[in-house]
Amino acid sequence: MMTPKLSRVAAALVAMLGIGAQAQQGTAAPEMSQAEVEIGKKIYFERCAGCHGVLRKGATGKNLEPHWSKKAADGAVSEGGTLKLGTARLEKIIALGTEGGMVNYDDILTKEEINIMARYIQRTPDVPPEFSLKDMEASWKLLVPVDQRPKKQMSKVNLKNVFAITLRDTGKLALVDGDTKNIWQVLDTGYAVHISRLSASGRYVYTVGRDGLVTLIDLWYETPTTVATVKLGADARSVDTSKFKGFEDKYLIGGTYWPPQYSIMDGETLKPMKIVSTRGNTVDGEYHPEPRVASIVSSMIKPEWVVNVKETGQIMLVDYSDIKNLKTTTIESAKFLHDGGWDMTKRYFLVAANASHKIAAVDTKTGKLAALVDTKKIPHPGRGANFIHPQFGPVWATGHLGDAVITLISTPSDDSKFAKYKQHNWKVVQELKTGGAGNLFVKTHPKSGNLWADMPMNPERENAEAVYVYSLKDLSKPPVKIDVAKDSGLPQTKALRRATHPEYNQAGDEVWISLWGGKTDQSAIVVYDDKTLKLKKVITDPRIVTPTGKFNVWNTQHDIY
Ligand code: DHE
Repeated sequence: MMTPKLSRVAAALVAMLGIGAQAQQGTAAPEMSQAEVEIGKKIYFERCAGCHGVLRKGATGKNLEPHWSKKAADGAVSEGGTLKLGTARLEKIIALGTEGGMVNYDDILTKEEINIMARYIQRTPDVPPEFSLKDMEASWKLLVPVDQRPKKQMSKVNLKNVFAITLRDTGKLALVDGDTKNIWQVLDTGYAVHISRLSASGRYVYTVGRDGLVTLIDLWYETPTTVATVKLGADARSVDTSKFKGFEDKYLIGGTYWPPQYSIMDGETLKPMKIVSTRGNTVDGEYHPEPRVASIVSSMIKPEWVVNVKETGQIMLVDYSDIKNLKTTTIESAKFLHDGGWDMTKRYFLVAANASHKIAAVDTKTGKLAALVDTKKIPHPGRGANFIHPQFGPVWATGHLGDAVITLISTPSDDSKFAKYKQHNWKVVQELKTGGAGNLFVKTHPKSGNLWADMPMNPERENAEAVYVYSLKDLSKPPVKIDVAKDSGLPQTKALRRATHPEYNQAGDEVWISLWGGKTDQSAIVVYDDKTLKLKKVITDPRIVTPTGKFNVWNTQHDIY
């Protein structure tokens, strides 16, 4: 036991270091059994950490620490925290969601689970362990060495038109033949697998799960086969290969949410090579202990990756030409960086600083910030969409989670035929009206005259289960609304079946939409003819469970959107 004198010294030290509030408030959190804490921990990781952060400091979602205090620019101090809100209020927020964008969990979690979560988030956050290069090495499985893999493609499948489809809640990936629309293979991947990216060669699919597991799938086998896996950490969202000439697929980079770092691996075997921490200072000059790695993309014009660090608002250009002596350019933009894509020329990468309601554009040629564009609330581009606007020339489009618009931003081009549009560059030139907030993804294709937009996070069934199609020739025309759930022919279910992530086939004449139902409901992939907007095919199968992202090999390999 501490002596009274020692406890006074300790208390003074704790107060001086400013670390007392949470620990003391934490002891005031409601009682929980160990079993309940474990449930809370699991649900928090699976459902909440993505938006609120492992340390609960907030990003897209609010700060969920038991107690926080903030100093405004004018010196005014505000205080808050989950302890102040209390169990009853927190239960209500978790069950019903908020207007600020928090989704309702009353159809996902039971009443008991909601009560556990309301109590759990009043406790001091659990800090997961770090994950070192040694941990990565211990997790690495080279299932088939490179020299034992096929020397040529063994199947007759048109690989360029294969779709890698995330089956979110099963931890699996479906590989579907885009020509025949038959399921070619379903493979185990990480938990709630997030994105898939293609090797520069188009042969390998790299997939990353929310549990940090990277799976390397070889499409040259008779049926797609996993040839290597490795864990990056406890929580991850992004991967990409090295794509610059001379470095094609030599390396793979993966970004983690926890621990906050990025890892570099051998591109063909996933052998771990290097880990770099992203902990550091935000663009506002404050230290952040959990700056998570959001989107990553490989530049085509330099041996560099664009690494977007969420909480700090820093965009890092990581030069991979010398892994041992890594050079990084750190570009200040805005907090909290999330997803993004290339402009038409693939010189500028545009990324959403979503909670700042801005789009940051980085010039990968000069290694500088090209623009910071103010937009409506919570831009969420996916990778965005590029097309030639009839009045404003080349534009890049993003939808919004927090507003009923699609924003079109003018992007520069060296092509002399677009010189007359220069005055508009980096300005919002148009906002297309949508049927409500809650958009996640927009998509077009160079061969298409349409722009497709989903609205899966809209609370109304009629919007969440539908998509909107805009004609690029006449953007003054209202969009065509397509009821994807109805077209699927599947019976209506209690849970919403969210229509999400439009993805073109290789030819650019079909659009595939995921109809993302509950884990026990039948979901579907609904395919439309892009010209006529008529239903072409509904892919249903007991294996199609909770489909979300779809990645067409050719379009993903070449960043076509
Ligand atoms: Fe995503 C991309 C993070 C929730 C489907 N998502 C991304 C990227 C990031 C990210 C950082 C960009 C990766 C890249 O380009 O390198 N996503 C997050 C979250 O933090 C968040 C908000 C909460 C979480 O807990 O993960 C989240 N995402 C979701 C979903 O709930 C979605 C809709 C369904 C699912 O499968 O989980 C979802 N995210 C996607 C998809 C992409 C994506 C389909 C890739 C879009 C593309 O076209 O490239």
